[in-house]
Amino acid sequence: ELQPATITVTGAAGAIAYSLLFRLASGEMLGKNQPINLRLLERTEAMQALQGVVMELQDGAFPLLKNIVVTDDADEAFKDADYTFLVGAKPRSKGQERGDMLKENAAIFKEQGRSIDRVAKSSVLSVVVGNPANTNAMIASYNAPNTPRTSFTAMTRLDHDRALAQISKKVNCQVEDIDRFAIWGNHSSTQYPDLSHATIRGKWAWDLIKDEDWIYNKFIPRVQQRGAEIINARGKSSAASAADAALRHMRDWVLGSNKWVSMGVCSEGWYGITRGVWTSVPVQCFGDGKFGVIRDIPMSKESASRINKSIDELLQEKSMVKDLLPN
Ligand code: NAX
Repeated sequence: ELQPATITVTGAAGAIAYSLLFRLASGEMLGKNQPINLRLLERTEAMQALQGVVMELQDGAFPLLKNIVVTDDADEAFKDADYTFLVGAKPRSKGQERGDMLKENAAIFKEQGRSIDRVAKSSVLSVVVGNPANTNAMIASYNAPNTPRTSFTAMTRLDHDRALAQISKKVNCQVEDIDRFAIWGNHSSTQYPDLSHATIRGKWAWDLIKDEDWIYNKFIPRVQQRGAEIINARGKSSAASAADAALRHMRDWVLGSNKWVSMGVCSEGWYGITRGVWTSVPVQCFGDGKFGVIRDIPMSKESASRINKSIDELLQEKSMVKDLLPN
């Protein structure tokens, strides 16, 4: 029998975790033969609610779920972790300045980055879901000097999958038929959902869609604003779909993907994107946590200017949290 993989989930009493944990326990991330241990981190105030979630996990009698640790201590939560889902974050409170929200989150991710660096496996892979996801991933990584930069990614997979669903509806194709789609930039409304390279069953999607008005005035804004659209309809933010995206992000990262997927990763300067900010880019995952950014695709002026706008926002976020970045 395989040794259990250790998965840490933060914000474990929250809405996204409530979908995510049960799917992890049923083997949807690593497959039906891979046992897992869960280590769940929450704020002290939420420990009782988390106990309730643990009781439900027990009641699921999941054959693959070997052990559960519940804690409000980061070092205990990240101990020997193979994979971490950094979901817990502090939402902007009423009337709070965006800069203050960024700083509060930066403090959380600074502590967690340090802790991961200290106690997790050296091969640990971390996905940041909690917002502002890109900047939080940057903070965590900068505070984890012994962990490779490429081991911290920000989740833009929900944006990616939202876009695939809109495209498949528009051209009446299967989601699996679509490839070479990309989300660029920040996980925010400045993101750039980029259809310019996309193919549908090998044919150029732009030609099949033949509707620039739809692309620029419906598709792009809809994907950018989809989070708000869900909140307006549901009265709560996306949770089950976010959990699904987090699971796919990790599964593809660990097991590989033959198509393009979008992930927020540390820029090495490709396409003129400033180094050192975590930007969404198209990548291919080769398995075992290895991935390659899709390089040298032609970039139109239109695409470049949309990407730059989102990178400007990331640089602004970075400047707001600069005190929490080590030199
Ligand atoms: P909830 O408020 O339901 O849950 C968050 C949980 O995190 C709470 O239980 C809270 O106690 C906990 N928490 C806060 N600070 C913590 C800390 N320092 N350590 C451990 N736990 C901590 O939010 P939920 O709906 O689950 O969303 C979680 C995060 O995901 C939010 O930041 C949200 O904005 C973000 N999202 C990101 C998405 C993405 O695509 N990247 C999409 C969905 C979602 O909006």
